[in-house]
Amino acid sequence: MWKTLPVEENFLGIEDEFSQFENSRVVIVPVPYERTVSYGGGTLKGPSAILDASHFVEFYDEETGREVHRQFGIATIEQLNVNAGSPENALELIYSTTKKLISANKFMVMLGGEHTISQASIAAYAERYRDLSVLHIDAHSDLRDEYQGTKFSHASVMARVCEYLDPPRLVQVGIRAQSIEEAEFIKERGITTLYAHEIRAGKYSKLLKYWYDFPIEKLTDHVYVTFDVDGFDPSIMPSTGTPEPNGLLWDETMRLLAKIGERKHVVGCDVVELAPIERFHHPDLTAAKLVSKMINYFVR
Ligand SMILES: [Mn+2]
Repeated sequence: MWKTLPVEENFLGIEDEFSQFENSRVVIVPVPYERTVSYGGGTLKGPSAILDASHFVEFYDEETGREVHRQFGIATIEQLNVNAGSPENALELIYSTTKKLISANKFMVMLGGEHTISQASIAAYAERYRDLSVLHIDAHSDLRDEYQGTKFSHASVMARVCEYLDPPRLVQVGIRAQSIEEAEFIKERGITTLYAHEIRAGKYSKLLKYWYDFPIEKLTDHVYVTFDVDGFDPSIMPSTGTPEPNGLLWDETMRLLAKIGERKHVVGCDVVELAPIERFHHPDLTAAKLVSKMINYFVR
């Protein structure tokens, strides 16, 4: 079916025994899609930077107390060929790949690439799980109907998702840059959006002990997590096209993800929009560690 990458190139640098496709529950799918850059470019190199950096992430996770690759297996397939042909063709390839991985009972972790790619993977999951909800971590709400003349912009990805997913099933966290049309769309369509300034002002921790309990309550049982790395604060994640101040910090984000893994069935996820900066490697390691943590929290 798919060619898997060897130990020198795969996620975490996992020996054959625990990284073959057949025996692996988790499948890493590199998708270096880059077409509609609006500010800084470079997401084309995101997947390979995450894979390279992952060789410096430990197998053992001190928080969950396990080596998850030994328990479930983690295979990394060759990158999808998404930069030739039309955007529609690329999205179709992502959609059909996701469908096949769902049928094979795999837990897919897609590595971008531009955020545009998530509309195709989420579509496949929404067909499989009728109650699917989406946790969307991002600085941007990505709800513009179109951007710079295309409906396939990274800035429009959640508008596309809302064409097939009931908007109240969308829960956004960390938002701090959007247009007035997007703000109105959120109100009119019943999307749950946790703005960064409201999180910081304590809006949610007045109601609950921890702000991150609020988005969890809004999600259904089956959840897809789409993580734009610009959701993080630029102090920990400068390597992205449009870094915005006042972002999420590491530990609070891990607490949110861990609780979602505990309370929900996360069925698949992606990490997108890493645009590596040469000779500046801590953000690549941060993204690789994020992927490792998501697998640890979500796969049971
Ligand atoms: Mn973004």
